[in-house]
Amino acid sequence: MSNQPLFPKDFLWGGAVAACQVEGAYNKDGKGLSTADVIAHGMMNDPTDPIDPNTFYPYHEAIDFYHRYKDDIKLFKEMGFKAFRTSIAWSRIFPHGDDARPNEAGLKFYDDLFDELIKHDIEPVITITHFETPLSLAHKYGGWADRRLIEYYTRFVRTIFERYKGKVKYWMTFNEINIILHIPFTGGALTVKKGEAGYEQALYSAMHHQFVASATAVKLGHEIMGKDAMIGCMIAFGPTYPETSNPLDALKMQEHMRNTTTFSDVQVRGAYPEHYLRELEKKGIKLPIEAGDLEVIKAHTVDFIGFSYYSSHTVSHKGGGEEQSNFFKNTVKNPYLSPVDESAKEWSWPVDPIGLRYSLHYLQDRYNKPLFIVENGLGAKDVIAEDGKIHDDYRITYLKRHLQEVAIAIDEGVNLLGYTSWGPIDLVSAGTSQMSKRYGYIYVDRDDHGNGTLKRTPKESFYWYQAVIKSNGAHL
Ligand code: BGP
Repeated sequence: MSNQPLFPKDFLWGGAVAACQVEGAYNKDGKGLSTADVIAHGMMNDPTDPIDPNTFYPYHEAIDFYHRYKDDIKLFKEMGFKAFRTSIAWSRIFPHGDDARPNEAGLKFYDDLFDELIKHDIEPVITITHFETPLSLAHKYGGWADRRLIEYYTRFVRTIFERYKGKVKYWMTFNEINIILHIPFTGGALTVKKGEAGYEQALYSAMHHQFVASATAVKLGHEIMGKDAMIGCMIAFGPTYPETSNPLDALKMQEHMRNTTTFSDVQVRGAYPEHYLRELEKKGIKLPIEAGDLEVIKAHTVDFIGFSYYSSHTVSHKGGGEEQSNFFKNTVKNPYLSPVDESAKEWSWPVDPIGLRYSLHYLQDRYNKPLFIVENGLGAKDVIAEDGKIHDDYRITYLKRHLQEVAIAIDEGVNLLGYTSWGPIDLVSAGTSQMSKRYGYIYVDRDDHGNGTLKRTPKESFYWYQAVIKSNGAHL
């Protein structure tokens, strides 16, 4: 790359985590249980509930960020972070979700955390909820399929906006809102299981309730924090390619893409696409639209588009394209994508850096709103070498290739607010519940069974990212 800095002057370089994947302290200071707290074996699996004393739950202690955040923030600062994305554990603030009053100890924790970030000139970028709905809302109401969750979420949102206005400018309403259709317990605290009566209806009802809740959050955000507040959505994004130039493959691609763009369309354009409503009608699904819902969605569209990017999909009209249960799985093998690095092979997410440039252009062309890459990274197995160091050159290669594409996109006119790579410090993997799927620049001494000292050690990528930020992306 040239030595000309291509990234904007105030570009928000940083890293992203979720409260449940780092904090631990799952039952401290009045926190209630969340859906994450009963997951032991990855979000694709059914949670064990109630908690089994003989099972190890990785989220219960996670990496103990709750007690160690000051030291961790020092390391983020050393890397030069301008932004840090995390979420607010809803059940720290409202332990059962429907409590009349918030838990002051929970509010205080985030006050302290945000103050610490601000003290280090690190902008907090906050996901209102990230895979951690209060468990009691699942038990009592069956999760987001019940309309009352809009009210409880709104109460939570009002509380945190009023409390943290002046400290937090960037917010996102739901992490990967489109994931609810793929992992309904994690995304929407849904208790109805696939194959059970009413499953599909519950999924789409939950989706609609989240859209109304999200738009209501945008409305409240501007009322409480003023017009400068930036309230965004967060979409799990990955482009879909046709296997060949056969128009039937192109049609298949369009159809597959709509699984994602419907979610961004509703939040960015403020309306359900006609084709989607028609599709639901054909499936016999009735969206629980009440008076005022569509007006709120229309009037309160998001200020920016946050998205995660890990990989892409390739589809063929001959089949394979129907597989939607795992958003991240490539549907047809794509010979143009780099093979996955040895260290990450186990999880086989194909590596597609150009797909990130494509995504940036796609989203900008479609919506013309500021974009924010709020997750991207390589989950890999790291080893501590004989010299005591972690030589994660594969991670550097992955990130470098993606950032080079980002630089080109910016040069070509894309309006990008920032880049917060996923898991700057090793954390519990959401998909697998394992610690050994590591994303960090900072190694955490903890294994899949909860053994280890939790000691933090910078990896080789730590110094690489530090140099990238210092040069504002000129030295990639
Ligand atoms: C996204 C989630 C994150 C994170 C990431 C990596 O879908 O928003 O919470 O987990 O994926 O996935 P995994 O942890 O399964 O490797």
